[in-house]
Amino acid sequence: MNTTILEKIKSTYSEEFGGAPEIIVRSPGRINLIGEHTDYNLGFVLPAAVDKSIYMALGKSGSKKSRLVSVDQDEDFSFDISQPTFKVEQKWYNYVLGAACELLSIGKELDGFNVVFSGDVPQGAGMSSSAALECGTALGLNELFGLGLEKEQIIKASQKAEHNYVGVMCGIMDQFASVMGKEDQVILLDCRSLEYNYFPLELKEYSLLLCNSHVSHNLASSEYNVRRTQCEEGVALLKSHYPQVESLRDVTMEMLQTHKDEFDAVVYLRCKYVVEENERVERFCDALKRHDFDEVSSILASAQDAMKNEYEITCPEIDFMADFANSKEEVKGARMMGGGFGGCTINLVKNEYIPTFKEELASQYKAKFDIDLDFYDVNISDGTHIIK
Ligand code: GAF
Repeated sequence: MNTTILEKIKSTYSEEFGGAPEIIVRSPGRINLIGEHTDYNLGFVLPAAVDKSIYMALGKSGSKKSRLVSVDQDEDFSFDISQPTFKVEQKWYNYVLGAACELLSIGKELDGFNVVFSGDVPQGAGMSSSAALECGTALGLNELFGLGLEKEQIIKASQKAEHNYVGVMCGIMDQFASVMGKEDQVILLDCRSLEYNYFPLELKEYSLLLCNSHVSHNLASSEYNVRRTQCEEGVALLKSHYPQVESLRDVTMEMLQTHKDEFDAVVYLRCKYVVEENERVERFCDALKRHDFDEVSSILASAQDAMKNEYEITCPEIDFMADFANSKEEVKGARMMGGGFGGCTINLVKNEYIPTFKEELASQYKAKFDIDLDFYDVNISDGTHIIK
């Protein structure tokens, strides 16, 4: 719990709106151990919520007017809840406005509300600060107005906010992990059925470490949507041969190889990546349960390689960091995490090697790109919840 942020949003709320907020929500970012871009292909992912979170103070406004205050951006945004107007854009207020509008669109009644929020989820780091904000809004409004929503409705409304108000056609992983996170447990999620299992992360003498490249490319969201479209193109082609195929989840390497010549070369590579990434999730879970860290290491390195060469969602800075990590005996695998084109790598590093790893990587990265790296320890935490 970040008490400094908590105190800041409470004091800003009373300065802006008078009195104390009615509700305070903590909504976490997430990590993902393996399974990138498999969620919208209805495959498998292995995320967990972390202790880095968005904190939101909410209260009813007593009218139809609503006002949102972002402490970190030092900006505010007002709208009328009976006539919300917006432009699809990646502006912070669209995550909040979008979640509210998605609740309206499923027939929930909202009155005007005030929000002050701040957080410590690094933005553009692939840790899903946007899902944290959407889920925090949906859960906070559910509590504020007694909407009686199930967790699954909160997750789906938050995902739709991202589609319809931000313009990123994301899968369900980030919102699911943010809401369903559980302390010290990772979540193996089937993105088609939404069935899930928690299991404890037993890493023995290793720890997860995130390295923030501080690179965040503008093309990330447009390229994300392009990847999704390419996967859909692959599914359409295969469906003409195998009517049972509804998503890349239903596709095997054998099917792909049989029809390779009919594919556009790039679409083929994208589909191959997704089919193999789904297999990697399964193998990774087995290896983790057996504490076979050499196998974990080779799966993470091959996932990185495939994101670089087949899905083409990495960038030179990320490749440099992952190559550095994957060349070290004491590192049991490293790969880019999240949507791509920058953000963090996730690394499994031997505890006693962590200080040297940080020092060497930071100095080589600085020398090559003139950027200061940030490192985050991973503390797996509970999902979105009301603090007050
Ligand atoms: C982003 C998306 F929001 C997720 O749905 C997921 O596709 C991820 O990229 C890649 O695995 O975080």
